[in-house]
Amino acid sequence: MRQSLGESRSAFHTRHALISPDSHECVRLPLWPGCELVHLITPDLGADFSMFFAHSADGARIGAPRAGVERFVMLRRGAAKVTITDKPAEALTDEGYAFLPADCDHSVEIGPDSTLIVLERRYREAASAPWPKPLISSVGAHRPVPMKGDERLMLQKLIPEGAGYDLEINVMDFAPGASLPYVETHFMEHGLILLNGGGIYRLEDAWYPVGAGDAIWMGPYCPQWFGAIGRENARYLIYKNWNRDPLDR
Ligand code: UGY
Ligand code: MN
Repeated sequence: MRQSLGESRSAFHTRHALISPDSHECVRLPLWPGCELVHLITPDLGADFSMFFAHSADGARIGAPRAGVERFVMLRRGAAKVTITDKPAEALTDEGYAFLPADCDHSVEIGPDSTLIVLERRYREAASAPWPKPLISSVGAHRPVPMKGDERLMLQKLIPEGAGYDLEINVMDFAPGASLPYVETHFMEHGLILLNGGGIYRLEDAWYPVGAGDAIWMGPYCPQWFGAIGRENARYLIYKNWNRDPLDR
């Protein structure tokens, strides 16, 4: 690796942050025994969620988060299994994931030399809506659909719809040269991890070259736009708080 001269592509601003692998910091925490965690996005930034990589060198078994916290885990590398209540453990296959609603009794077994992408946030219950159900699936199980009619920008929705669900987690897949159709501005925030490829991300009034492994926080009302550049598709995993009235905090 080139000797650092104090440079990083990471950038932190009022309504957005870019977290590049060159500035990753590992921590160990009591709730994640046997894991090295790289926190990309946390409430310290202004976000209402945490998004991090959990890496285990020798294998680890993790229990459910604290009461009221919902969790999404996706296999990035290696192997993992998820056990929900007293059901048999289910292996996460390639880009396999689990959505574990708040207060769902579960455990996650992380294999040796394996990495998970994890997102956790406090669940926002909606009056009279049914509690969300746990789900174990994989990205490949969801049929990609064009976003706003653009066949070069495909979308896979990983979380079911319904009044009980308060978040969206999607995979967006841009053919080279494809882009978001306009500069979005919305009250919802995003946590994003680039899975493959790269391009240019506009965040507020800055344009960043981004590539696989980069993470982005887009706060409420962060003007945002992406264009894919290169010979391979650019794919990203993107979280959005969703389905809740902005007055309803
Ligand atoms: O759903 C979204 O808001 C998504 N299109 N935003 C984004 O990709 N930055
Ligand atoms: Mn958006």
